[in-house]
Amino acid sequence: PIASLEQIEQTYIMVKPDGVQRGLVGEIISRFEKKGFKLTGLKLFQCPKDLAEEHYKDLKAKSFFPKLIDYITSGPVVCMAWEGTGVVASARKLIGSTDPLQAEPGTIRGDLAVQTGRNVVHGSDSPENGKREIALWFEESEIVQWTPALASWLR
Ligand code: 3AN
Repeated sequence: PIASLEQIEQTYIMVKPDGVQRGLVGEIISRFEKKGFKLTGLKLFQCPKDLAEEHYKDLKAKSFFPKLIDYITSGPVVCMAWEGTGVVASARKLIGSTDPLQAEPGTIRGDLAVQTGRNVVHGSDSPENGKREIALWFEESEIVQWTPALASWLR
């Protein structure tokens, strides 16, 4: 059955600069695509400092905050919006724990990273933050609403 509209969530996924530099963009996109979520936004983007600070504003008091901002603005990122039932929590599972050494094998961080400060990918931590972050990183015109042909399971 097709999920009701209220159950469909959005999440903001971002390949961080280390993921782009290491040539992992395709691999990371592929994991969400193969899982069966729907891509609604995608761009390569050089993040300005003020946007990075807004995105991570909840971490402002942390000692690593300046380093985190330097890292996220150090080179291009790949911004993505993904949609689907339960996509927020499921994407977090696909991504794995914040510390890649603790992340399970089979997860993106578990397979591809070793350092918390270079953990290759971001995923929103709640449906509310998914909406907030998509609005922050994308113009409205960059989000595409589309229905996959013959694939109602992609909801
Ligand atoms: P996640 O990205 O798994 O949601 P958060 O929200 O706790 O994790 O942290 C956001 C980002 O801040 C992480 N992705 C990581 O890049 C960075 N970060 C978190 N904890 C540390 C730390 N102890 N040292 C350096 N960077 C950190």
